[in-house]
Amino acid sequence: MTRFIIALLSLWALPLYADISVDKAWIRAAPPNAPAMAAFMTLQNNGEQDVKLLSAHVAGFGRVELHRTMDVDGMMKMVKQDFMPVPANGALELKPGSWHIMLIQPEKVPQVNEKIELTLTFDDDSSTKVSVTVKEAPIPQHMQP
Ligand SMILES: [Cu+2]
Repeated sequence: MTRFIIALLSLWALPLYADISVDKAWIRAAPPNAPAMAAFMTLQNNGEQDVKLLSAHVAGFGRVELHRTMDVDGMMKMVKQDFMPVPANGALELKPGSWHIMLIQPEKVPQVNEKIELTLTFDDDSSTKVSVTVKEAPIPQHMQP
């Protein structure tokens, strides 16, 4: 009986959910009539298993998509992605010109220093809330690679 209980306890000790932490999150400030805004952050996977970010949700926007800016036949284009891969014991960096979360159809474009709460949902059914602040981009968008 004791052995059975110990076995159960050790099962509980297994990590049930991904160990994801979010760092350096920001949303690029946009003009009041902007149709969309981009959110950037570093997704750090402290676990032993690869994890996929499947979706992001936020109040005040029509919809949210996972995007990656890629070279498509010599043109840099944003391509919608089904998921974002976060490698075990590694990180995925969302940054201008690369992976980003696209916040589309704002009811009202949030201004610099406003905070927006994003909920990120991963493929192990775990989700995490991130508070993201609107900031001026360090480099103007048209000068980005
Ligand atoms: Cu985009």
